[in-house]
Amino acid sequence: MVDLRSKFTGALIGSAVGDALGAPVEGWSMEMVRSRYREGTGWTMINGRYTDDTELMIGVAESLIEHKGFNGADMARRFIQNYDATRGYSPWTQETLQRIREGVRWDKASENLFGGKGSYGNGAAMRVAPIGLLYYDDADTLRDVAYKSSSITHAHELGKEGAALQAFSIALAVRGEKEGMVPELQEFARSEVYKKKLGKIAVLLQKERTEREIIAELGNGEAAFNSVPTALYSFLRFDTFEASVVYAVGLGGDTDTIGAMTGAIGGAYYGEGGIPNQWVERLEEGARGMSYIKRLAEELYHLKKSDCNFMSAQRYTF
Ligand code: F2R
Ligand code: MG
Ligand code: MG
Repeated sequence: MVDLRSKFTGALIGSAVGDALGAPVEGWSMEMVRSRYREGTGWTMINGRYTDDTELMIGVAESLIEHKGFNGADMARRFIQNYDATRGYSPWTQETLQRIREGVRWDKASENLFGGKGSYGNGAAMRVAPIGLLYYDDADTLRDVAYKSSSITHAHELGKEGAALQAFSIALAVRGEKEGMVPELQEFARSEVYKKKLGKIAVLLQKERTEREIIAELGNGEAAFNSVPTALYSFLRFDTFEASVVYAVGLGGDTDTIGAMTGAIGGAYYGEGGIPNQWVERLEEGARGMSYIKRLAEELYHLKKSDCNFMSAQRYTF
């Protein structure tokens, strides 16, 4: 039995670990990733440095903790305050944060991207773990907060829904619901795009598949619908955190992000103790490194424990 506190720390540390493992090989093909790491498990983390995925996740956690729930203006402000140009942000997210810095409202700045449709990139899903933890027992609020937090940078419905599905996968992992995860997510999903991908996951899990089949059916790219389902599949296919994350990164493509999302679900399910020690120890330290991320997870846990009544009455502010 994995305790709740360990699931909270496991999700945030697991996300950072997946990000750091995938970061040096982001954008590489499956073959190139394997030649840099190795076949099978037992990977040595190259340098432990995390990217935009974790930096934004830290901003989400900090804001939820400070406001005991969602506050859009504050979350956007933290994204801007924490921003480090060397962490590999997409140009569109950089532009959106710049617009907010210049005074555009936090929920308006991302609307004009991609011809007014907004982004369906995975940038909102990759940072959503703290929301999956804080609202793991309240699917409606989880969806609502995942959507609102996404809209800071990702206005497209499929970008927001990807974030909500990733958050709900983490919530189900916290609850220990691995077997029933796909049907629960199918019920939770709204768009045909995600319903179809979830149906494919159920079929793909029925027998051994090659990596090429998985990439062809689920994707390994930057669109939320080509990476959120892949992370979920990577988690469901294996019985350990290590095997899932090595598989996810080993698919190539958006390796840091698919690694981070797989690591968040796996960490929420297996707890911090399920993450290989040598990876946790190799994660970067410093002002916002491993110990700080762990502290944020513990604060989220205490908020969940102590403020349950307050949160269900208050929910969020704007
Ligand atoms: N930016 C990167 N990696 C690039 C190189 C990093 C390098 N290693 C370095 O250190 O410099 N990674 C990070 O960005 C991804 C998250 O992306 P986000 O924030 O969602 O970006 P964006 O631009 O909004 O969307 C990603 C792409 O999806 C397509 N797309 C999105 N919406 C679309 C729409 N409505 N219509 C058509 N296409 C759409 C575009 O191709 C976008 O560029 C993560 O991987 C993170 O790690
Ligand atoms: Mg990244
Ligand atoms: Mg990435």
